[in-house]
Amino acid sequence: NFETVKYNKNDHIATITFNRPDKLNAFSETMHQEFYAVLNDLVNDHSIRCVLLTGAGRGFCAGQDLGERQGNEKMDLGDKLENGYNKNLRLMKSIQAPIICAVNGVAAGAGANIALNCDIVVAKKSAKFIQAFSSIGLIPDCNGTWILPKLIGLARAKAITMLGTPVMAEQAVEWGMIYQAIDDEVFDAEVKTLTETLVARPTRALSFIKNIFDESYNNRYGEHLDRERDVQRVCGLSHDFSEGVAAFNEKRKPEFKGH
Ligand code: T3D
Repeated sequence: NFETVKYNKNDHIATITFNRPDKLNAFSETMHQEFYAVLNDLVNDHSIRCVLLTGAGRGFCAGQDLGERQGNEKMDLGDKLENGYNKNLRLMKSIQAPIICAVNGVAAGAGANIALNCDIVVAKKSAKFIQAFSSIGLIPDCNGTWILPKLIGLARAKAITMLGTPVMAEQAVEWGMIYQAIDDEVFDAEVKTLTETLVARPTRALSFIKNIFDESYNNRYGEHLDRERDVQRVCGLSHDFSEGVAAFNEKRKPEFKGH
């Protein structure tokens, strides 16, 4: 195992836990590297049918470890982003399995936007999301400026990032930023049920779903119809499609294999 990230694989579920609880799981240099190693392993492991990302302790992730940035120093953050967050976010998109983010506490800065880049985001009701960037003179990164306006609209996206306003989990659901806000007491149990549900579903189709919504933002209407046609062609040739239809007609539960 690693120093800053806990990683285990069990029953086709991979669990990644950011593990610097004393610093609310802020991203140190080591954590960037260890997260990369974990994601890289997952890109190549097609036995995994659900990835769960969460944090140890009372926070999910407080973004960049500011203790590793010297005050009174200007620096090329472009390089830092490219070799850290961006590399990791690209890998997250390349992993076949859906990624559930279980936001167990505060998610700030890059921590908030890493969560929002996951496929399904649930949060404890006590958790909050903070676009903390402008409070230290930055803009949102980790594709925050891409994803936030799509999720919650430009007016809210601009206001919460300019003001650094914390958004509580239930508000985040109401705005469409995340999928569910869950009572703290039953959070772990509900997250477990979600992961088990996803593992039993047709992973290959979920893998296509993971990316085709994003693609839609770049495609023209007709182009996107072509794209759906091509992807559906592949799905139609899969085991899971024939099994899904057979199970429906035979009035039984399907046994998907993920391919
Ligand atoms: O530099 C680059 O690579 C560019 C990329 C930037 C991406 C970014 O993420 S920029 C945004 C960085 N993050 C922040 O600005 C958030 C800073 N943290 C906070 O504002 C607050 O800690 C929270 C609102 C997240 C939580 O507040 P609270 O009151 O619940 O906890 P706390 O007491 O502030 O924090 C608890 C401990 O975690 C504390 O340590 P201590 O004093 O007990 O030893 C605190 O210093 C530490 N901590 C929290 N966030 C960070 C951190 N340490 C280092 N870096 C952090 N980001």
